[in-house]
Parts: sequence; C-alpha cells; structure tokens
Amino acid sequence: MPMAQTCSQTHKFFTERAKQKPQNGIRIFFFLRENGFYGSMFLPYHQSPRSRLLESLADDTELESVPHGKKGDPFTSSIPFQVLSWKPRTVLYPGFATPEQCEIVIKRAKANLKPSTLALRKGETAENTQGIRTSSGTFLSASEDKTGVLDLIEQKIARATMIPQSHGEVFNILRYEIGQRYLAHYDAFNPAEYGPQKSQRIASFLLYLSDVEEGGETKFPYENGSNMDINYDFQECIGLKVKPRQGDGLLFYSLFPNGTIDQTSLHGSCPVITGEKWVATKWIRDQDQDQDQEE
Ligand SMILES: O=C(O)CCC(=O)C(=O)O
Repeated sequence: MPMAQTCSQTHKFFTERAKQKPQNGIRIFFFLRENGFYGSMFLPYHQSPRSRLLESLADDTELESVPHGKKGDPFTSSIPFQVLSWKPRTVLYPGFATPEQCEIVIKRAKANLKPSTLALRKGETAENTQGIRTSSGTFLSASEDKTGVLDLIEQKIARATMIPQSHGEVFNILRYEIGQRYLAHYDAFNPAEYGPQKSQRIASFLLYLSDVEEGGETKFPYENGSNMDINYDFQECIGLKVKPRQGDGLLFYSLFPNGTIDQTSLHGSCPVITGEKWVATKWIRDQDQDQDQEE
C-alpha cells in the first residue's frame, strides 16, 4: 500500500480487508497523516443489529464483536489516536467530533458566555489573580442538552479513557478572543495549596470546537521534564504545543497511576493571535460525580 494515502483511504483499505477475512486477534494499525503517524486499535467482531444512537457511536468500523457484559457494547469501536507525550501522558484523537457537532455546541454556548473564573488557592482573590485566565465561558451539562450531542461526546470520551461518564464534571465551554489566554496551571488540586479535597481530577479532555488561525495552542511547558529547572515564566509558550483543530480531542492525565500529581501536567493556553478559539473542557475525577451531587 503506498505510504502517501489519505487517512480515509487507509481506513477504507483496512475495512475492506476486514470484510474479506474475519479477524481473530486484536490488531493495531498505524497510518500516516500530514502531521505524523497515528495508531488505531481494532477488536474482534461479529455483526449485530445496532440502534441509531449506537450507530453514531460505533464509527464506521465493521469488525466483529464478541458477547459482552451487562453494560458493554454490542459493537466494536475504532477511535484513532496519537500519543503525543508520556510525560505527561497526552493523547490526541484526530476527528473525535464532527464539525456539525462542534458548531452545535458553540451555538448553545454563545448565548451564556461569562468571564472565566479560577479555583482559588489559599490567599488568592479574584483581584490578585486577574489576567491568569482571560477567556469567557459557560458550563453545559449533557443531561440538559436536548440535541443529545454532548451526551454522545461524553460517551465517546468514556470509551476512549475507560473512565465512566459519571466521573466527568459538566463541560466548560471556552471562547478565547485575540490576546486571551490561560497561564500555565495544574488541573489537579494539590491539598497543600487548596486544602483537603473530596475528590481529585485525574485527567482532562479538551475537545477543540474550532480551528485557530494563529496562536491559541495548548502548551505543556514541562513536557518530558524540560524547563523545570529554569525559573519558568508561566506566560511563556514553550514546550509541547498542540494546535487546535476543529473536532480533535486532546486527553492528558494530571495524576500518575499511583494517584500523585504529575508535575509535568502543567499546561495552559497560549494567547490567540489571529482568529478565535473555542474549546470544550471535560475534567474527569476519581469519584462518581452523580453520587456527589446526590449527597
Ligand atoms: O484552552 C486550552 O487549551 C486549555 C484549557 C485549560 O487548560 C483548562 O480548561 O483547564
């Protein structure tokens, strides 16, 4: 197969091959896009009827599924991903949402935008933290979204992370205009700075709802331990930088598997230089959020 094939041609190639000959084992494929290699995991299958809702979750994979547990899926999923970094653990999911889904979320968020706020550390006030996070935003919950788009996205995030949907906070939809930014920070709450925590943020999933002409990258200044030994200025856009592209998802873990905070998960948003940035942030916790709300 020629290396210069497009992503969809490559997917078609493997899908056709899968139809010709049933697969028995897990297969991991790599394919080339304009900005690097991507991996995709295909699981064994048998075909079964799928409801319309599940159809839209199941992507276009044709692989045979196996008998599943009570809340498992009757279909296989293929969610292409690219590991961007191991320190912090960061994964890009190209084309995670469709442009139409992104536009629906932007339209809903636009009506209720307010200046973004910060979780304050001991001694911090809204006044002395001005300028750290200059975007505007709103909180949207999937359960109140009549279009069903946010629920579909949440379900796909749960599949990609294998962390149940109920562990997610509601979406924080953000808009950055020219010059707006979010200085480097941690999403996890260090109890030494924030006091005792009932639950902790494990990971963050950012869904880019728009392209940005220039600027607006998500930055990881301490990626792979770099810049940790200099007097890093939290405004600087250095380290690993991820350019927003409409529909792409970016997952990174704030905690190590042992539950301690990964210092390399420091991240932020570079200022937008040209255009506008829209992103939906989903913070994922170690505790069931539905249970929390019932308490
Ligand atoms: O906008 C971004 O790229 C980063 C957003 C962020 O850091 C956050 O919402 O915690």
